[in-house]
Amino acid sequence: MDKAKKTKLNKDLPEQNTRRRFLGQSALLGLAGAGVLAGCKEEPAVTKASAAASATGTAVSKAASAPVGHEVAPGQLDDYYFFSSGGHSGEARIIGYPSGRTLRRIPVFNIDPMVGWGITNESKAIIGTNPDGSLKYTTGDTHHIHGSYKDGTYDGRWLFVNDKLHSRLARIRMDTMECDKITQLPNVMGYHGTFPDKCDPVDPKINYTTRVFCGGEFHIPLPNDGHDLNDPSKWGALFTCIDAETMEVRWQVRIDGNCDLVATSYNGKYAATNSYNTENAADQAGMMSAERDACIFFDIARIEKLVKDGKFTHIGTSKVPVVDGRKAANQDPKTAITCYVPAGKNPHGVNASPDGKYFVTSDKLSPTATVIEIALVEKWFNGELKTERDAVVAQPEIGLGPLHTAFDGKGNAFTTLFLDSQIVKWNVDKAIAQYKGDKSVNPVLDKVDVHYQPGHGFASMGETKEADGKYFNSGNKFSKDRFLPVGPLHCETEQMIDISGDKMRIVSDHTAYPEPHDAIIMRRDIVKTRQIYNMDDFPNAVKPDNAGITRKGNKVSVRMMSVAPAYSIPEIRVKKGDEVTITLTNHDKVEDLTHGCGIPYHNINFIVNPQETKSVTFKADKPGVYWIYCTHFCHALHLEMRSRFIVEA
Ligand code: RUQ
Ligand code: CUA
Ligand code: CA
Repeated sequence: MDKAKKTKLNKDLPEQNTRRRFLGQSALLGLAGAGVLAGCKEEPAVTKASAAASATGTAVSKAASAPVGHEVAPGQLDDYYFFSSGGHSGEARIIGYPSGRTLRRIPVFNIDPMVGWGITNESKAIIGTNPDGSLKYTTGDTHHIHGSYKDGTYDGRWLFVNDKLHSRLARIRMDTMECDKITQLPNVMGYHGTFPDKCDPVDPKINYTTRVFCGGEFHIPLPNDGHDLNDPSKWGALFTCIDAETMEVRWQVRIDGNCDLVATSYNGKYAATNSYNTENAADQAGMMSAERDACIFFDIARIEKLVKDGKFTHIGTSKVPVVDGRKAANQDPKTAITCYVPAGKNPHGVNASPDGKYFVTSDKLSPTATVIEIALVEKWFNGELKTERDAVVAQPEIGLGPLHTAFDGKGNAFTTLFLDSQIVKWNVDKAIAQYKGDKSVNPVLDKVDVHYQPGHGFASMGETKEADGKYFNSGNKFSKDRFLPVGPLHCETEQMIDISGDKMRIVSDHTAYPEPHDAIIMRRDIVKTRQIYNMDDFPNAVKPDNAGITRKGNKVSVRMMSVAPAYSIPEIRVKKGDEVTITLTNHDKVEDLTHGCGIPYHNINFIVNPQETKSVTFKADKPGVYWIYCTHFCHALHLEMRSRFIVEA
């Protein structure tokens, strides 16, 4: 046992450039021919990928010229990716749109035994561990997911998603659709809204996302270390900026009131958050006592100048610079870093219009949306506008319980009405004309019932300057009678609405496992994923010359490879009490050929995709024989793909 035992990959295994050809050459010819492995790919992986890419291009241009069709026939690809948060499941999700077919779940703040998220050493390091190696948190609550931008539209590089529960921001790399970083926000509780910037505030050449802004919702003692427990008047909330590239916290702003959702301007100069608790109250009645609340604008360049000039403090043990954005410290607009624009009562969402001109808050407890012109906010910051309220250019009455607003890129806005259970379509220019005094215009163009009680609403490409006005998705919080009953827990409804015509038209209901909040609908040509990993991206990749079993004291390292239908080590022997690390590299190069690794009674379960490496570390404390087996159907001999794990007493 002490000497290294090297095991060569089985030389009999044929070269595998396709799964079908491999099966054709394997021992069980008949099974392959009988189509046992449905979905086998004919073409070599590389050709397949480029073929798919060009097919994508063709189909998208076709879809652009044809009227909006909603059916996606078997074998046809969707026109859009729908990236959704998963609420208290702690995950993110990918859905094909308009079909509504679930394509993938992306575990982020949760544990997922299918892929091994929260089980492998690599994923644990991303999620964050305690000194004993256990996960710091195993729960999360994702609400808002947004893509990185370039030139005012998605660049297909990253998705960012928040965890409201433990105040963390996660980044998902879009080439593999996996979370690669998670950052904990200091001195914040209930981190809710999140939005990437679209451009640098000073350098127009940096016309892509380099910052992510995060809104802290709950007031807490600062620092929250046991002091000021009984004096809520001393509690506060912070607005946070995270570096998109390094995922480090850049700075925070102490504000009056709280943050909720976040939006960013197309010119990079401003971020904004709606504030429903401008009262700084610690109870519900208090949070609803003011007739108006606010939308708080942040001047990013000025904040970063303060930080650069050292005009900041620290809170508690955190090293993050905190600047003062409270009203008292920002009396002079010309030096202010924050502008508190009065909005309706307890506003919920804040959304930027695709023409770059307006921010719209949906005023939950008033029947209105508040339209704020960004050029006027800029005037205020230049000392050229009398009051903050003068930046409001419209406040149309749209219905009861407005929560979120989306845009079609043609000057129309679509707001979810939670209490009315409706979506209202209204015209921004008409709302502005009405606000100016033209009594003859009615900005409300159409209303449609949804089923039931919509929360988030978002349109295809609606949060980019390429908003295309095809689909609006109503994320409904209740589904009651819309689907077969499945017990007391109901799923939620994603209702797809065709907004290409004058009248909105509901075209389908999709189910959603609770509970998605926000999502984005992204054109498929923007998304470029890889189908196979690059083995060299994994520093711990197992190759024939470093494979085998080695021991150092009671630490045993098992370096193993998988090639369908076998692991490279048929028998692994350890002693009771050993700490075992299994590193597994999948040497299959065939698209879609994933292997799994389950170890009975050891709580280990994970997969390795083609050319991927993962590792797990655990204690072997129960003498006996344990069959390590492949959990992911990979081959006609999938059931036989096993290795004996023997723990000696
Ligand atoms: S919230 S239903 Cu978490 Cu986005 Cu508005
Ligand atoms: Cu390898 Cu199933
Ligand atoms: Ca309020």
